[in-house]
Amino acid sequence: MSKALVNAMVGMKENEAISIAKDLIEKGEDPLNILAACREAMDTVGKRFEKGEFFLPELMMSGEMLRQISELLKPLLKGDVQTERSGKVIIGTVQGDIHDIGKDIVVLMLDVNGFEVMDLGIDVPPDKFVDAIKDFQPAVVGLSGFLTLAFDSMKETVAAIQAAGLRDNIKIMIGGGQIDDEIKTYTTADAYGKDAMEAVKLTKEWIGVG
Ligand code: B12
Repeated sequence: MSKALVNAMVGMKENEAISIAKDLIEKGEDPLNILAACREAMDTVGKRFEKGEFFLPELMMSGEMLRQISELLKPLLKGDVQTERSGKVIIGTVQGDIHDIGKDIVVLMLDVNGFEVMDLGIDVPPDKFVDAIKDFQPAVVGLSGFLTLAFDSMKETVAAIQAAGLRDNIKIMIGGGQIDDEIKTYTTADAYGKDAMEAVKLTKEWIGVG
């Protein structure tokens, strides 16, 4: 774990953070370790925001740094992309929530692991998930969210999928910073995944590959 990268991000030193990330990439550091350092930095930024030490500009700046670093990492992760698609996944950030950095990492990891992914974007209402499921017919649906209010949106989305008669044919996974197994039970989703690798693992298990 690169402490220097964590410190630069928490210190809001954008140029320094990007150049450390580039250095790490050049030295052959595992891209997933670089992402782990970014996540640690985001957690610290979030805690300071909660304590009133940081404000919205810092949240935005940390998000921007992470986005730039993810862009740098994309080609490396894309290295082992498979050409044959092994199953369909729909994913989106649930209604009321616009946090999408984590979701985008999940989309990227599912993509490089050979799944066909439809990304519905942010602030996605339940009926948009339902319509997309009817059209795209995925085996797996992923709901992402970072806000506490996302818990209810996730529950409503699962309920809408059930009400549309689509629940039996799909597996639903949820994830995002504050999600855990308790929220999984609350929303009646099938599983909770703590990070993008876990999203891939769950999808592989459910689709029966790998
Ligand atoms: C960056 C950030 C923002 C950026 C978001 C930019 C963007 N495009 O996403 C901006 C500035 C826009 C923002 C806005 C707000 N934010 Co904000 N934000 C954050 C911050 C600092 C980091 C989030 C992040 O990107 N983390 C890094 C990613 C990589 O992690 P991740 O999302 O968890 O993703 C990983 C896993 O969770 C998992 N995963 C994610 N999705 C899924 C899905 C599935 C299916 C699976 C299996 C796995 C999975 O895989 C990912 C990769 O490994 C967090 C603090 C924190 N603790 O992290 C606060 C935080 C989430 N924000 C918070 C708040 C309050 C807000 C605002 C309400 C602030 C305001 N007053 O306006 C608004 C909300 C707007 C809205 N309606 O959504 C609070 C939420 C508190 C709460 N209890 O609800 C937090 C926790 C900060 C805090 N501690 O107070 N924010």
